Amino acid sequence: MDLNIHTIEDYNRIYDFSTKDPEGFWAAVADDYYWQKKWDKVLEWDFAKADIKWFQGAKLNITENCLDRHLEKDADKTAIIWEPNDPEEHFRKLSYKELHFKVCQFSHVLKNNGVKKGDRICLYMPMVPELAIAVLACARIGAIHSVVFGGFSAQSIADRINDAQCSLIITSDGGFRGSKEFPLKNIIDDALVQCRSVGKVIVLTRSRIPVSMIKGRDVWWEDEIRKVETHGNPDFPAEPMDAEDPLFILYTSGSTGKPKGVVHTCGGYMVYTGYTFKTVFQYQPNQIHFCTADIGWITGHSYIVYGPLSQGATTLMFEGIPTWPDAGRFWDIVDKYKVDIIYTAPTAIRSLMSFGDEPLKNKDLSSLKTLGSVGEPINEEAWHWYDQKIGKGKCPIVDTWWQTETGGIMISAIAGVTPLKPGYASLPIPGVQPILVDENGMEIEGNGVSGNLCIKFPWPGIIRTTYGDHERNRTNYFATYPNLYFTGDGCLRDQDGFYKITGRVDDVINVSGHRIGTAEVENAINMHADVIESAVVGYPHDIKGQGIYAFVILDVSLHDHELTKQDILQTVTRIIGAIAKPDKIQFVSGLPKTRSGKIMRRILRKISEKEFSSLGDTSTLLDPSVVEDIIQGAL
Ligand code: 7RM
Repeated sequence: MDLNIHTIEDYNRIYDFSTKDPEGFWAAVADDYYWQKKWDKVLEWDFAKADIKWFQGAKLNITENCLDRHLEKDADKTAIIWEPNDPEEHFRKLSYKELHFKVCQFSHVLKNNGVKKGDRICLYMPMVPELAIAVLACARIGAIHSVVFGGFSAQSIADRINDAQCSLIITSDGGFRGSKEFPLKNIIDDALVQCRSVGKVIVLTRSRIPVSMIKGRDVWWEDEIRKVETHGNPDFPAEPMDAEDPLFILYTSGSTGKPKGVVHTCGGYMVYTGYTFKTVFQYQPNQIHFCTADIGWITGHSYIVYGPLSQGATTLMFEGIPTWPDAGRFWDIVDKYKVDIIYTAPTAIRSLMSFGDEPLKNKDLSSLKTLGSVGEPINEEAWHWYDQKIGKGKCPIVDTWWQTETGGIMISAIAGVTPLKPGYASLPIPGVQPILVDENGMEIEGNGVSGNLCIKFPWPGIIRTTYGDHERNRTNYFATYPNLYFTGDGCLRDQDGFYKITGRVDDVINVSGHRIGTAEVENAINMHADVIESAVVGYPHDIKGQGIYAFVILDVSLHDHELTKQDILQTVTRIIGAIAKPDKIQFVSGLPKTRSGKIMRRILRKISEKEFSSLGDTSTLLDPSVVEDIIQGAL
């Protein structure tokens, strides 16, 4: 069966096959990988129990697919191009051979430091090649990596380390992003005060700021490498993994106060990320793929590291930010390396758009073939700017909808194949079966309809569990609607059957493509000494997509209110990280609550959007007069 898609007819035919014979379809996709032992059974599933198993009985190691199998033909091909934060600093290129060597070396380092299959390892690192090397070395030895984004606070790191009981941390002294320097190791030291499971910290040299190195616990990356350099044979045999052994944990926010450790497993995740990378972007050998995400998020895991490397592609890793030293940075990078595919977020596009045409002067951009978007709905204005100014009207835009929990892209145009509609993720890729349901879980059939987006059949990249709490996985994703995976997103299916994601229908805010739970932010705000209670909602924000709006009740306080706001922001930064700082704080005397004590966020959302005239029914409120007060304060 030829699974290549060149035309929309191919797409239709393969899509049909994938729904009529899902197991046959995925077996054919999986056949493209190197398995130490093939599976006995393609799929076993029970959504009611949230039990899903792909490729049972198979043995593999994902790094053999990302590294070893390319050595025969592509040893000297560039695997990773690294562009530093500072354009004056020298870039780096690692061939597949070099990357393989370094991953094996670092696998030895992990082993020497006591790491065994199944151990949890926390990575808190800047966007340098060593982060990808560390990720792959964990996978090679069979340890479960938990990458924590460099923007999270010590408290957030501690929570994640403790939840997963990590035994070892990999970090760096510091890191650079734009004009800022981050003291990563110092933040780790603060976190570790609360973490008893951690026995070792490996510290990479990056900015060489002063750090405390504790005897018996902290070791330098470079010293550890030197110890294994004397080994004659650097090869490190890849640990044979069961298809359903965990590959990694990645924490993501939900509607409760506590982030969930989303668990992906070796076989299914490998098959799914490689397949979607190749299919959606229509990746061609020798293309340069530039995903601008951070490896601390799922997009970086799937489309900087695992997807591209399993396909033998050249993946570009960028340490910095789009606006430094100026807002032409992405385009300089595209020209410097002749990038073919750029994959970025609407928030970055809107931000760059706001600088006008000046940063685009003298940029060539003619190497670009495909543009990608991910993380949040893309508004039409940003879509057209991306299309015209960056793609010069000749590059397909793939607006890719997916989630941390789905492992890889689910609904997206296939580059050059699917007709494009601005603002539409468009059609499910073969193997993905979306349906829309109403509040009661009844399927909404036909076209020109809206509802809650669910998926009715498993795919290999689906979440397997939430770490340490399988029941939470079941209730979160599989219990809202029986026998369906619920995404938490609202969605429209138009007259042509094209899907447009309209945003979260739960208490999750999407700030610059990053998920933040309202409950998490509320918990952090409530820790401030002067705060009695708070309610947080998302509101439309020109650049970030959504901003964070906090309604806060203060204790009768003699303190300066402006300073108290600053203190609250500092508290949130300490507890979660700067990414969760509210954009607006409004002090209120009361919150709109029902008689059962539930905050009616619907009303607060309307107020945050300044839609005061359409607040809906407020008669069920315990004290409807608070609404008028809040409106006055918001004016
Ligand atoms: C990949 C990623 C997931 C949430 C998801 C949506 C939103 C992501 C799009 C999108 C509209 C898109 N994982 N989302 N992609 N909304 N169009 N193309 O972002 O776990 O961090 O977020 O992001 O609400 O549920 S994530």
